[in-house]
Amino acid sequence: MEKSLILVKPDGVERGLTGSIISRLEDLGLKLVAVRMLQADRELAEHHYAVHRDKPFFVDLVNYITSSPIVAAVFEGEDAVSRIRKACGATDPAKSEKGTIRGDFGLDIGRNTIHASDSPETAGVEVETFFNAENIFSYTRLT
Ligand code: IDP
Ligand code: MG
Repeated sequence: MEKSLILVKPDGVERGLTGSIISRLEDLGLKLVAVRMLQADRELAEHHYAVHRDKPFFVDLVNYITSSPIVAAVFEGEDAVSRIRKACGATDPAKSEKGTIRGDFGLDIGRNTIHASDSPETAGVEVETFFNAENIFSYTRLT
C-alpha cells in the first residue's frame, strides 16, 4: 500500500475547497490516514520545495505557501501517488483538464490549489516532513 502527501494550498483553504478536495480523493477509494492544518514557516517551505531552489519562481513559491494556512493530508491506497497526481491535473490550471482538481479550481500556476507527491520515494520524504508517525493512522476503509 502506497502513501501520498497532499497539501491544500492557501487558495484552496481560503475559498473553502478543503472538504471538496478531500472528498474527491476519498471518492477514489483512497483512505485518509492523516490530516492537519498548519501555517508553514519559511524553513519548512524551503525544505519541502528544495528541489526547486534554483528555479526563478522559488521565492514566489515559498512566499505563497507560507502566506496563509494550508491543510496537509496523507492518503493511502494502491498506486495512491499516481492516482492522486492524475486527479490533480497538470501543474498549470490553464492546461489541466476539466474534472481534475486544478482544472476545476486552480486560479493560475502559483495558486493551483493542491500539491501532491510526484513519486513513491518523494512521498515517503514528504509524509515525514509534515507528520510524525503517531499522527498517521491505521484502520480498515469500508467500501
Ligand atoms: P507540481 O506541483 O505539479 O508537482 P512542480 O513543477 O513540482 O509542479 O512545481 C511546484 C509548484 O511550483 C507548482 O505546483 C506551481 O505552483 C509552482 N510552479 C511550477 N512551475 C512554475 C512556473 O513556471 N512559474 C511559477 N510557478 C511555478
Ligand atoms: Mg512537484
